[in-house]
Amino acid sequence: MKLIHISDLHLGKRLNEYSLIEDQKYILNKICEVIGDERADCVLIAGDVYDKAVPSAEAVQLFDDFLTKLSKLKVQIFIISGNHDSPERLSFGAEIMEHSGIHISHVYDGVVEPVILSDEYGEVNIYMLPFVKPSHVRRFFPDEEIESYTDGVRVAVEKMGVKNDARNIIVAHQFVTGAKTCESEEISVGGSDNVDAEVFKDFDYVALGHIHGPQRCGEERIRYCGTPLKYSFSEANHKKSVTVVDLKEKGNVTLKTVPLKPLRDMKEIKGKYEELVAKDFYDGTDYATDYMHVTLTDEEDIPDVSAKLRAVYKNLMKVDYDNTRTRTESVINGAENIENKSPFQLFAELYQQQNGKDMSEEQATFLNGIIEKVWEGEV
Ligand SMILES: [Mn+2]
Repeated sequence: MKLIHISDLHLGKRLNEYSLIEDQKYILNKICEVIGDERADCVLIAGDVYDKAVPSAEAVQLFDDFLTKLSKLKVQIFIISGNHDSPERLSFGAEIMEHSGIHISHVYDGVVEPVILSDEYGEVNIYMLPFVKPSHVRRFFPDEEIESYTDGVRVAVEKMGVKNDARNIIVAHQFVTGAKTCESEEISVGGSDNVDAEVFKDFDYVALGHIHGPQRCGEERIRYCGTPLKYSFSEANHKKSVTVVDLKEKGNVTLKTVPLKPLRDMKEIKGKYEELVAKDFYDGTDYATDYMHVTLTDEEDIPDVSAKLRAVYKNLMKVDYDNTRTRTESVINGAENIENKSPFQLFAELYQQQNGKDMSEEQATFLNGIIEKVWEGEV
């Protein structure tokens, strides 16, 4: 049996005032191509279908189109809600869609029945666990000790009654301990929402969503497939892909990834303004369409810089400076104690920050003179 694992579509997401709907439409078509090429039997969508609990009309339309295309490909589709989705809204019409091979997790109520598929090796149980917090699980099992996210998911899994001799797959949306995060995920500060991978010991494959960089969690069989698109500049170097799972007899699971090439990539470049807008640097293809984060190293601010850069980088998303001023700012915003500094030191630092160089000796003498006069006058 061949399964395609995707997650974190975040349909309807906006990034730095840009709508990504065209990019999302493009990448969903690419995913459909992969599903067709691979002759997959199933598609697992591991949560965060939408970016918001109340998604935009165009996001809902896009997902509707995607599901229609998938069902024409004659695949079984498994969808769970992530922390960004509303589990109630996502499961609208779930029972009716079941007949078209579209399986959607319901709002967690303590019961997770598997969908049972079969192939030449026998039956495969597919469990869909929507994103749960400890309190969601505790509500249905008040006698169990549920303090942490690990407890919550452990109890939810125990209550599934997974049979060890069958082949079992779970689709889940949680933060597994040790996974490498990036800036677009919304993980709790301090990482109190992490779940120990141990809770998934009974599954032959764990199709995870929530973390946006593709990665395995210890073992190969526990995997985040990652987002289909980059959703922050911290992901500029990610290689996005879909995960293809080939499940044979019990214990025989092989994985591969198929890279996804976006309509517009996200790139970061750094340098002096004159270099970055120069013809020989600009190659005329990528930079005209890609979403750009430009960091200027010029010491002087360039007036109206965004508009000027947009003449070259049409989809400029972010501009900032890395120069003496910004570096000094970060030092000053750091641990330095202003109260322990003399007025002269403070002024000297301000001068340095604004001008990118130290005061001359003449200026320093002049400043000292003024400071002395002011303090004398006060006393
Ligand atoms: Mn997500």
